[in-house]
Amino acid sequence: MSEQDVHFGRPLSDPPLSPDEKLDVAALLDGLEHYRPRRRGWTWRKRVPNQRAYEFTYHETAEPLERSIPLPAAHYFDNIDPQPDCVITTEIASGRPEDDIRRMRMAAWHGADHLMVIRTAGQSHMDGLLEGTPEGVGGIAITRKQLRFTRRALDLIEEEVGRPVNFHSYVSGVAGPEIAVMFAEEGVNGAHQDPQYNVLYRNINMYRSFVDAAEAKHVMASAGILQIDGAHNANATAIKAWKVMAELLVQHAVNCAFSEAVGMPAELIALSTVPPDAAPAPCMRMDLPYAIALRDLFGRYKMRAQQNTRYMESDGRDATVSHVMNLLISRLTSADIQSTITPDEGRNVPWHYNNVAAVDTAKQSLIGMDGLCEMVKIDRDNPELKARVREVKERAVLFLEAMLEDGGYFAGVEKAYFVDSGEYPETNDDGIGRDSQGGVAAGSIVPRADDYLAPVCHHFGENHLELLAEYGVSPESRACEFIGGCTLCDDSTVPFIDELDPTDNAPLRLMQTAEARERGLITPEVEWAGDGVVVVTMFLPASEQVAEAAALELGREMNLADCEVIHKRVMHPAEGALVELKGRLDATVDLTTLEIPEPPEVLTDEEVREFVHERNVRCVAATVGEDEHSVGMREIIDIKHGGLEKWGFSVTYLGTSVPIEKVLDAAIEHAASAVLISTIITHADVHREMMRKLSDLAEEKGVRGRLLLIAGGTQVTDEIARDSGMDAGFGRRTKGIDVASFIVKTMREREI
Ligand code: Z98
Repeated sequence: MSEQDVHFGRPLSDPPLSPDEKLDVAALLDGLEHYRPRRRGWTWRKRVPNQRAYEFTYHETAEPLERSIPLPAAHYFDNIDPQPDCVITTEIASGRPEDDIRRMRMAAWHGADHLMVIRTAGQSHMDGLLEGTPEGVGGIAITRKQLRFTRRALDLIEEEVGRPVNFHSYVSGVAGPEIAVMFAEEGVNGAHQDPQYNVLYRNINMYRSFVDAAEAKHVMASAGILQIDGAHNANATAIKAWKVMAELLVQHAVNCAFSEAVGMPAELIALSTVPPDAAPAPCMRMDLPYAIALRDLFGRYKMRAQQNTRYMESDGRDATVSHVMNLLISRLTSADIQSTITPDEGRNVPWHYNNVAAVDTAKQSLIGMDGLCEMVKIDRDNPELKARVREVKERAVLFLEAMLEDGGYFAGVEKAYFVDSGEYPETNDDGIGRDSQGGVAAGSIVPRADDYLAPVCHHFGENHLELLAEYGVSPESRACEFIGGCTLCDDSTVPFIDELDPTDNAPLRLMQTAEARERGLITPEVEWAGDGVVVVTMFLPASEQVAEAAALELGREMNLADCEVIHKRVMHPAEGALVELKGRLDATVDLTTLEIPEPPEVLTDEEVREFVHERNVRCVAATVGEDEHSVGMREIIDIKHGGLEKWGFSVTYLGTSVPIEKVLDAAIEHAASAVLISTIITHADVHREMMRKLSDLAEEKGVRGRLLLIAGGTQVTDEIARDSGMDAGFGRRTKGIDVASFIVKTMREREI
């Protein structure tokens, strides 16, 4: 096997991705019955202390990616893309596996290495496994085919970016153990597992939930699957999130203790911790002491820092600021995994580019705060902080003690201890209460028989292996030896069922967009291939309600179908409101009809600066003829606007309506290498005359050979300018760097 065939120590099966080509979704769906995961278990980033990149040393970064998309400002810093030391999560919820994988690829290029797929509504209540690739509602139907397909795509994506990607979903619900086994078989790397989630939020019977959890956790541990708990859900559900901090600690404690008791090692246990509050609450004063108390108590486990969702609205800016404050808490305390939620969770439209935006927010903030804790120390002696940290812990201990006295966890849930809007020990009697004999799957626990025997190698609890002695199997050997190996240790025994639903599956959905792909037609999309959805942002000078109605009407005018206002924000009650409107554009673009201009070749800042400095390049500039417009010219020459002065050109600006003779005399006097004239286009062709005159006069005076003549103006084109004796013409949208690059390149070519 050649070196190229192996990546992260595992053999490759599919050809590697080319960054210039789209994922071949159909090929990845093909032959899944033979696909097997190449590795199991969770992977952390590899930290690199004091890592150098460009002119900087980083203190909290991990190994760089081989391919990535850096932050927007990276081009000022040699395009570096330093990666924070913690794993970064993005939650993917397109509901279609064939679209999930494309979004995952984009997110991985921006720095996500924990891809969490949200599950379709209702799957927690199904008491068995689903098959095929049906479309989910609010998330994906978790099935074996969907897992294999996604993991297979992730194998390629992780090779492409050069870092392992963790694939994650949920082991909750009535079929928890079955799902855990399937995750172990299919190489899923992380999962939420917390029986309290079943009980409180899905009303699944409490005893059944804990019995299932024991089995599920045991199996997850056997496959090295990192477990994330569900405490953040109490925060997201609470009426007043700042009141449930003590309970969050209790929920973490219940799940951690139970997990370890059933065989899960501490290093596979991650707490799903979330800063509970958001501004306008003074959230730092509330959330930081909580984060400290949590880490004091649970320091031996991993911290998965979740982004606050409780107070997230439809405003992307607002969600981003809350997220950044959450990230500050992560940096001031710790985070092994930094989660991100698409900033539009508040509008229930999790779209490709919002996943990427959230990942970029995490990367940008964590890198920007690199080494913060070396300079800024939390003042643990501050009396208010000290008292608050202690108080949160004390309230949690009181909660636990009272629950024990009241009969334990199950009795506590019956008495609605959890998600009460009072800050414990205060209660408002509005917590979530569950009947221990009720809920989904109540009464379904069957005691194990005296001769219970499960012939599988990872199994929780009583298993009468001694009964196998008469078949020559010793109690020390694996239970599945009796049947020649089980699915957890022998991959070849894992059964695969393809699509079950002939009308709802990925291959069928792909057929609907096949023609567009084959003919090279493209449509805008936000979530699914070919969904046609666009978002229009508009400010309307009217009250909020009027603006909303007007936006919908304007959407129809724009020929958008299914218009919906997804966000609005009052700027002033009477002056106006900002509206974001979503609609479907039933139009396509045929790529073969597009004329795509070659991107202008520009030099780097350093290259231009070096040349200009060495040669002391001088220019003269003026608007000529009867032209009084100087704004465009100033943009090209002034340092303030990123013009030629920025790279050290010395520019003499002569003013407006300058006669051509004067321009040329000044060029000679200043020993300029370039003359820049700006002119408007007139019907009388004055612009051509001006250019021609400049060129002729330069010839006459014998300086044409050592002068670059450049014309600009909103309607000037390179063609018009060259036809009129200039060396180049620059029109609308020209930037200083375009002109600077032209001057440097041409002076080099002509050896001026
Ligand atoms: C997150 N934003 O964790 P259903 N189990 C646990 C959960 O937290 C969740 C589920 C199961 C959150 C995502 N969490 C929401 C502990 C959901 C989901 O019943 O299939 O929806 O289970 O990042």
